[in-house]
Amino acid sequence: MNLAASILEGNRLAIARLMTQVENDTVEGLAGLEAIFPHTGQAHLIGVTGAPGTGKSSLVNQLARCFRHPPPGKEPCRVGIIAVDPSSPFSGGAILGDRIRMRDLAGDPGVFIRSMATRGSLGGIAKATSGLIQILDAAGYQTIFIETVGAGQAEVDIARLAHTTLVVEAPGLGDDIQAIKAGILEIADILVLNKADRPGVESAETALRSALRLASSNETRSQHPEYIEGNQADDSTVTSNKVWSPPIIRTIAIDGNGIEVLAEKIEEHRCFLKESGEWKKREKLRLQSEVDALLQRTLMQQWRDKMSVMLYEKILSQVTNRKISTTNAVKLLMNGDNIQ
Ligand SMILES: Nc1nc2c(ncn2[C@@H]2O[C@H](COP(=O)(O)OP(=O)(O)OP(=O)(O)O)[C@@H](O)[C@H]2O)c(=O)[nH]1
Ligand SMILES: [Mg+2]
Repeated sequence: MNLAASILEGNRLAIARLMTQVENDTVEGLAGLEAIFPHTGQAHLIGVTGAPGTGKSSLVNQLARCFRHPPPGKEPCRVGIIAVDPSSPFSGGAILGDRIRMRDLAGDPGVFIRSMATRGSLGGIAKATSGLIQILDAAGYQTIFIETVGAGQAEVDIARLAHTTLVVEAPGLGDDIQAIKAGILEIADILVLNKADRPGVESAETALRSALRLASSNETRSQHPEYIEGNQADDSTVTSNKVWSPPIIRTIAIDGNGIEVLAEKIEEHRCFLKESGEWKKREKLRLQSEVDALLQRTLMQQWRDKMSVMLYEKILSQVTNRKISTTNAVKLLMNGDNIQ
């Protein structure tokens, strides 16, 4: 049986193998993704982001357990976890305490954990992450968590990959809440105030609440200006007047406090996305930004292949000597013109 077929059957070895190919950006990797693509688009993608050490991995671990062992009357779902962070406890170099917390998940065949190598460009990481998501999705993992450390542009990219974005905060990270500085509140569908057992949780929540009010008065998802246009122009989705205001959920990831409430909120957000038509819209935006990014890379590559390095260097030196402007340089390079 070929690799793609094994993946559709949920074969763990095949999943891991294709993931490595995708991370290494090989021809086999691309072919595998191609074959499984029609089987993707089922999973609920949950982005988990926030400053280092806020408890993202601990939370994902608890949430995964919760989704695997739901309250009576609910079906357990298969859970995939992708940690885009070398320091993550999901990676090989896990410290002992984290290993112990992960122990119950590690032996569960309904859970697949993968940590992403973060070498390469931001665009490359986003592309590989999206590939890993597709593999888990096609293999039948219904809920997929993607953990990244909050550092600016990366969160925005994750928000584009995820249906539901959790922004994790913790008290005692200093007077300013980290997320406010980085402006990542705007991408939050759910705000998690973890380490609620720590002092300063009240003031942290007050600060978060007022920052949220500010963020929502600007624009709910400002990194997606398309949403505004989409509301008016997209006739392929049914958009109701429903709006989602990001809730703040307190948790203590080390003992599981608040995790069930958080899991319910995540489920509520999924239902909201489905019922409001947002799900379809986010899917379209996600795929659109993937196509656009790919198009950019391909065009750039095609252009580079045709371009003479000599000419490029020549024009570049003209720019550094202030003989021609950057705009003019691009014009010349696009035309493949020669210059004196
Ligand atoms: N007191 C307390 N400690 C917590 C809580 N949640 C996590 N921790 C501890 O905080 C530390 C960091 O937790 P992680 O889950 O690794 O945090 P993270 O955000 O994934 O960290 P990075 O991936 O390195 O950014 C660990 O020592 C956890 O045991 C909590 O609710 N309360
Ligand atoms: Mg982590």
